[in-house]
Amino acid sequence: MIALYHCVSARSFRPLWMLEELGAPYELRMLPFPPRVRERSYLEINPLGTIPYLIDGDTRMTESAAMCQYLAERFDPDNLRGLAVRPGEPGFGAWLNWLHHGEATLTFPQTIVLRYGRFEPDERKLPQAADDYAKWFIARLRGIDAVLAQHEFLSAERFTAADISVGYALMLAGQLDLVARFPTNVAAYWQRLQQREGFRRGLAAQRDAALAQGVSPHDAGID
Ligand SMILES: N[C@@H](CCC(=O)N[C@@H](CS)C(=O)NCC(=O)O)C(=O)O
Repeated sequence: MIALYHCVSARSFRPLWMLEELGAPYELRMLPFPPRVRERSYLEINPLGTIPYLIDGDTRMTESAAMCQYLAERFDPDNLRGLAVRPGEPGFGAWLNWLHHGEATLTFPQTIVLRYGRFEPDERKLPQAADDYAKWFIARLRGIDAVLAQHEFLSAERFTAADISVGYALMLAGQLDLVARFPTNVAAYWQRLQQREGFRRGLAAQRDAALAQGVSPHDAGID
């Protein structure tokens, strides 16, 4: 069975949401945030100390967007649920683009906001960096806003793993109080994504696993 190491509402929510959309079996192993500091033994499992970490037989993965692609192939090789977009489909390039955009372009600036706006001790906080990268993140939403002005989802006219990748970046923005600054189409899209059963099951799964495993079920303020 897949084992997924997870902290509440961390990037590991991407593969968790994916597993729920696929209806795949998995074991959720909860860690306090940040595990590198609060669960030192985790470094023996994942030398990076980061979340997510996915184990499937001999497979070991540390990248949340890649995990979404992997899980689609692993549990739905015929793509019956449509969470992947295949090379022969017109939306293939767009799918890969937005799948990676969610992490590489949208989540990255938010980690600077978190670190230099919240996590560092006061003497190391950098309000200007936090404000500038919050603006940087909001400005980068223009790309998906333009697509969402014409389409319900980001690629192939259906909900896919790309929406999970970008959707998680929007979820993280909620922890940073940035949702009120979303452009109109992004705001409506984020409302739609939160209605999905798979998203809601992911939230319930992390809360239940956190309570069962003695970890706080509240958002840790993730970096
Ligand atoms: N690119 C990786 C980033 C993984 C990552 O940096 N995760 C954060 C949590 S969301 C983390 O583990 N931070 C704690 C640390 O760096 O110690 C991914 O998409 O999974």
